Amino acid sequence: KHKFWETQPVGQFKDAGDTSLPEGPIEPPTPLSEVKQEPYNLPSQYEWTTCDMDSEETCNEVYNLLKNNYVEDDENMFRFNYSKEFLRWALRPPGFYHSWHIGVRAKTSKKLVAFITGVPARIRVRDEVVKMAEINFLCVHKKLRTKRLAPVMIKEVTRRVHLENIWQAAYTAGVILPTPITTCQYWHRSLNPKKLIDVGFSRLGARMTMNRTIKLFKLPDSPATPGFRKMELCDVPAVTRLLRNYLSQFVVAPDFDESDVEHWLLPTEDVVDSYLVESPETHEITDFCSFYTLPSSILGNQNYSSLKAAYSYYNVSTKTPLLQLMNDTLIVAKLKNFDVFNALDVMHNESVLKELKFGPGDGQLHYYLYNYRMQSALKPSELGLVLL
Ligand code: YNC
Ligand code: MG
Repeated sequence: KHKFWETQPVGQFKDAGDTSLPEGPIEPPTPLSEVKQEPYNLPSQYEWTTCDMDSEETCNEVYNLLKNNYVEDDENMFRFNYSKEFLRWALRPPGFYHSWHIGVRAKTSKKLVAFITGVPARIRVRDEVVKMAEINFLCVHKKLRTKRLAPVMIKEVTRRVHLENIWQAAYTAGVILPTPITTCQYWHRSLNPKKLIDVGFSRLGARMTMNRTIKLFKLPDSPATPGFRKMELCDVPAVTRLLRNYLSQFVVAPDFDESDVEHWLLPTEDVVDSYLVESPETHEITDFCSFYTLPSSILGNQNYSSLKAAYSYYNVSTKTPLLQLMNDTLIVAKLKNFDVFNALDVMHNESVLKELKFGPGDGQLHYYLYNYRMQSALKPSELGLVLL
């Protein structure tokens, strides 16, 4: 059934529930001299290219490929529209490799027709910190689908990850592949209900009018928590300590150091927003929340072309209850003119989503590890990892 995935070192469906198989790497690393030195073969009309995201021109080509061909919802009403600034941020974390930003071009026209990326990360699984690649932005032009290009792209990124002596990877997908370590649900909190209903993102509830709906989702004009403020560069050490301590309770979570926190969490306009609570008395940093900006194109609507969505990223509550912290996050997202705030049921999110008027979405997000077997699936609440 999965002609490609059955050949790969991933948990296989036939092995589900086999408790004799140990948790951990499926295949051992091979000597680097045994890693294939040449790229995999593409169909003869195509060639590999490394995409330099520093180049305005290349970044534009990647942006346009994804804008027109990347992930859509099940009803093909919306398509992710990652901004150029977002792509640069997502693809250039500390220690990133240019060689993991992989494109495919048509040989004659030089048009970019496919893309896949990896970035390095340290991911802790139980008490083991594993060097991994986070694989993302796999995209094949709509006109080249179902020609088995995706397996070649996956094998090529795997080869280039191996060349850096890294043997594991983490990735998410909306489709079921062998074998998810957990399956999460997206939840959506309306900030601009009228627009969401007008574009078909949400529907008017039973026995609800537009005015009642607008009132239901109304939020206060400013955050309620004393000491709630935007994160700054000088907060990196304290936020790193807070986050490391918080993430240590989850089965799978990133092992962030200060340089990771500076990159992934220091606010970058229209890319990532982070806030924290600094105690007015002790000046201690006790709580943290963050979200990233990922608009979607609205396909075929007369009145609107873009949906402005915020996605919950990492949150830590030690003193301010998570409910209040997330409510303050919703308030700042509303002030920044987002239409909707999305969150997965990972970490402790599930416990506050309903009360904050999030509703469950229809899409699921499956999390995967490559060349690392998990004895059994995790609950979403055991997962401390958010991929972009
Ligand atoms: C997917 N999303 O099952 P089998 S998520 C992985 N992730 O293989 P073809 C996928 N595999 O089942 P198409 C996949 N979607 O026969 C499909 N597949 O074994 C598998 N969509 O290939 C599929 N982006 O080329 C099948 O299919 C085989 O032309 C079929 O291309 C697929 O970024 C795709 O959703 C997704 O652009 C490129 O549909 C195309 O349909 C497309 O005939 C819209 O492929 C955009 C979209 C996916 C977003 C993402 C994470 C990707 C993870 C890839 C796996 C990484 C493994 C780890 C590597 C490093 C290892 C180390 C160390
Ligand atoms: Mg294909």
